[in-house]
Amino acid sequence: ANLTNEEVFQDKVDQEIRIEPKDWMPEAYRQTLIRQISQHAHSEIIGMLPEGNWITRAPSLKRKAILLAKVQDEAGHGLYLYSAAETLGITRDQMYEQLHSGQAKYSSIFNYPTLTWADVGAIGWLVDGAAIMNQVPLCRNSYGPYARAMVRVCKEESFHQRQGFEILLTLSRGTEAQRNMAQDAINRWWWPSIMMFGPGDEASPHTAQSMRWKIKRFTNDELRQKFVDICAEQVKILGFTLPDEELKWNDASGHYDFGAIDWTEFNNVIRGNGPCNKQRLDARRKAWNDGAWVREAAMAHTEKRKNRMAA
Ligand code: FAQ
Repeated sequence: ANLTNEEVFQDKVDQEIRIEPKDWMPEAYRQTLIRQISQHAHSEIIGMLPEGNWITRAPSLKRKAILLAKVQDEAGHGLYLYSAAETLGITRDQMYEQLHSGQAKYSSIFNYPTLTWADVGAIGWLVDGAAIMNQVPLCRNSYGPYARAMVRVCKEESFHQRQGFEILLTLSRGTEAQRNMAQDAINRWWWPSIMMFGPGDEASPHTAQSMRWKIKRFTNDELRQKFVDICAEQVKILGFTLPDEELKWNDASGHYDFGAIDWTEFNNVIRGNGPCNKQRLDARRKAWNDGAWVREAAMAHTEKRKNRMAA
């Protein structure tokens, strides 16, 4: 039979054969991956800022060493992901340009402030917890370089999630002030965390096609529900509560019901109007501009060496 390129491609995807950089792929598949992987990379890099804010103020040497390691891991994740995106024919400079100009998105969650030490615990437990829920299935996505990068990312994220939970567990056994601080952090991070999964399925323009291409293995709402179910149980171990009066076990569905998400807030944040959007982008642009002399020096050094070799 005379199969079209597109049919051969979809057939491979259906048979769970990985697509590799040099294989034929539909242009829309390539663009979807560039969008998703670069947005993911930018999120890792911007995501270093809220927690980086607490490195110098961590409550002990041990906490500081752990947090430093975690934030460095996020830098590593950003770098693997940029490399994976580069295999699709976009350069790193183009991706940075899209981030710095505000054209590329990054996760909504990193536009919220980290007000107290307990926020570091809440981010680890909830934000890294949501990240893992979304990213474990990405280890099986159809594009080889992205799937392979996600394996290591997920191992590190699971350490991050545990360190966050352990911070909150320690605070839960502390003074009343410490317990209040932890509960307050959970109250502020809960709703933004469940927004991380993206719009509801009926409002998600990309999900159906990304499921057919096996870039996504579950829908946004499916992953969100799994996350709510797990957190509703874990919060009991901490002895805290989630800030949702409608959160309730539903015997018939076998899941927790939860209250309505404020999509107006979500849309505001992704349009650039969240509490810290400007601060986050300004910090990245400043880092890029301040690093210009390093890039120039590295280029000059390479150029000189090339000339020496040629001489
Ligand atoms: N924030 O049709 P869909 C981390 C956009 S974890 C901002 O559902 P899709 C680890 C979406 O881009 C966070 N924008 O789109 C860490 C699209 O807009 P576009 C990063 C969002 O792609 C932890 C529009 O809404 N993780 O960094 C968000 O099928 C702690 C329509 O949405 C990833 O990026 C949002 N929350 O599904 C680091 C995972 N949600 O592009 C430091 C990979 C949706 O058309 C500290 N990405 N949008 O202009 C994915 O799995 C998917 O891209 C989704 C969105 C699920 C995020």
